[in-house]
Amino acid sequence: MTPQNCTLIGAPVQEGTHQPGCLMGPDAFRTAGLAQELTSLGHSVTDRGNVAPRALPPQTHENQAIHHLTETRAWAEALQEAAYTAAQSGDLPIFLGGDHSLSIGTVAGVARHAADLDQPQFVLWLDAHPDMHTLGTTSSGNLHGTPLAYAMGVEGFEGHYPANEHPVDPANVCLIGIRSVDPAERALIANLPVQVADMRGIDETGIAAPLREFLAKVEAAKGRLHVSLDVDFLDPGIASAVGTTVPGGATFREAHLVMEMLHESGLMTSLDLVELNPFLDERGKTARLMVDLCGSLMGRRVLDKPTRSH
Ligand code: HAR
Ligand code: MN
Ligand code: MN
Ligand code: MN
Repeated sequence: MTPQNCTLIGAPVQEGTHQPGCLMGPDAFRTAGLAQELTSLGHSVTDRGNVAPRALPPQTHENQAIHHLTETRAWAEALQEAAYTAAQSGDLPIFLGGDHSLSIGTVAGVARHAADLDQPQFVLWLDAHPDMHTLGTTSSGNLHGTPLAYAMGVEGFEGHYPANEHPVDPANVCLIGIRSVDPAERALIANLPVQVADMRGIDETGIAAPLREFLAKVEAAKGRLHVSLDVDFLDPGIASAVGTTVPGGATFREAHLVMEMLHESGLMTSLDLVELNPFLDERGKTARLMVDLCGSLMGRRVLDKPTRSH
């Protein structure tokens, strides 16, 4: 296993959701021993502390449901810059959320670096939700429901979110774990060449097949891979510390298998850990599970050789 230099970047964002608590996410990951887990696997870790957004002049949108638009834009600007800088260093940036609106900034930031390198950016979205609303279509007004649409350059953010200079090609996006989709998202998915493995399909094929297919695309294109891991990808029975639980999520072993396969691929170049709400946790159980999954993602394995080769 190649040791990596991991950079932890805290993004205590909670403005993208209606329920407070994600603010405590970065410190919960630290308390649950993320850095120690990575170090024990032979990696080096630098914790850059938390990003702080600037104060921006108030902004409004005609969709009255939307809340915290100004703060969300401020986070997006700050995180895009932080992500770009971290990616340029050649280290592995790990963004500690914070709600999923943080990915408005992180994906655009790493994609900018991929464009500098003239490599295609790929995104793996591990989530119960597609997070593919625009400012026009969200009816909850919770902007953590928008980052993937923005990342792919879908229209509907102009003048509100930062201009997206390097949108990710929807053909380079894969969603796994999906089981809660709103009508507008359903329509968008139908019209875009994204790869979607919903839980219905996963029940039938297993979780490895769609991931293997996607990783082969990333490898063939010599792409860079951003992984965005939402706690609600996991079944609420094993991960309850999240505001938007949806039954029927990835099991403990399905989640570890995804992490193990990602590690074996050697393709991941950046990572978001999002939606952990420590206020809803039971004695740190979900935070610890997320750290445990990061262990598999970064090289912990049952035996010293890969169990199966692709
Ligand atoms: N689609 C719903 C909405 O827009 C729920 C979005 C929930 N998003 C997250 N992140 N928790 O995946 O309100
Ligand atoms: Mn507008
Ligand atoms: Mn999400
Ligand atoms: Mn989700």
